[in-house]
Amino acid sequence: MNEFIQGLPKVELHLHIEGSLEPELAFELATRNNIALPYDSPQALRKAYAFDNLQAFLDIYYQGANVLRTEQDFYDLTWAYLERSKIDNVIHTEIFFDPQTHTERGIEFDTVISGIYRALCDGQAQLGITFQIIACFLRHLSEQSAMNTLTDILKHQDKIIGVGLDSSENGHPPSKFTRVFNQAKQAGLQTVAHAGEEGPAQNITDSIELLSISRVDHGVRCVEDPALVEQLIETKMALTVCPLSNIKLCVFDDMSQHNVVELLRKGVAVTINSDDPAYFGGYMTDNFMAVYKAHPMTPDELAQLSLNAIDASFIEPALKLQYR
Ligand code: ES4
Ligand code: ZN
Repeated sequence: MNEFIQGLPKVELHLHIEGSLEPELAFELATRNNIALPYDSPQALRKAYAFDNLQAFLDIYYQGANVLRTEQDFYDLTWAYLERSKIDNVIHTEIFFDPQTHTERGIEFDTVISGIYRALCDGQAQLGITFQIIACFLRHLSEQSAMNTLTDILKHQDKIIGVGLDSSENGHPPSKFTRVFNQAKQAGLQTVAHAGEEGPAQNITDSIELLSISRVDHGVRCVEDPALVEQLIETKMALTVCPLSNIKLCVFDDMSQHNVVELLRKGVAVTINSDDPAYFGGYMTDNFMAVYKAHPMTPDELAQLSLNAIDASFIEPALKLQYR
């Protein structure tokens, strides 16, 4: 079954490109850009990757992004992710980036999107991995900051399919971004949002109602509201679940407690994703394997996870058949 999982064609729908920065590349970029890191070696940095909750992770993750300065840095980051994903037979990926993580420290939006986009185009040509790009608003920052970021996003709408919402869920509910998401939707962008990761099921309901999202990022706390679970099934609303992330950030105590397979068997359109693979201990195949080990599945069930991801993707409807 190891070989089956490794070879299974995969579609990734929940990947923060900044979260794919491996410690070795972080050191390389720090040297290249003359930046001092508060660690002696990549190994020492990797040892710091232990978190009790989402905020503890985010603090380290934003610090790590500081080594990303030039267009080439963003290219190298994205290219490394694509080469790694090829090994896992990822055939299509929809990646998040956090514009404000970079613009807030003086890096131009253009620099960031240009490097990411150029690598993704090369990846499509050389590795055969198709892609979409989603720009996420940091929910701990203000509505005004998100509005300013939306202005930048709209200048690059030829490269960006939609907007998302990430960072600290607690204290920053979906309602804070109703106006921003309405404007994004009006402009023709797709919308997604992190909800029901650390926050309550109500955030999932509110993200669906107020932000008109096409899929829920994480969403695992939906089980606290049985009527919501029924609604997710009936409306075929997909969840982009990130199993290793959930364990690392203590959303579940261990994989045996994880509910993704239970949700799959109930008929919820769940998918499996890597979130921040450099920080959470694994890429796509590692996430599939970790779930499989704790919750054995049939080949059809494993394949269903990929079919769900194709259905929930922003691949052009007429082209979706070619992926199945
Ligand atoms: C994130 Cl796991 C997670 N949750 C919320 N925001 C994020 N940004 C990067 N990873
Ligand atoms: Zn995420």
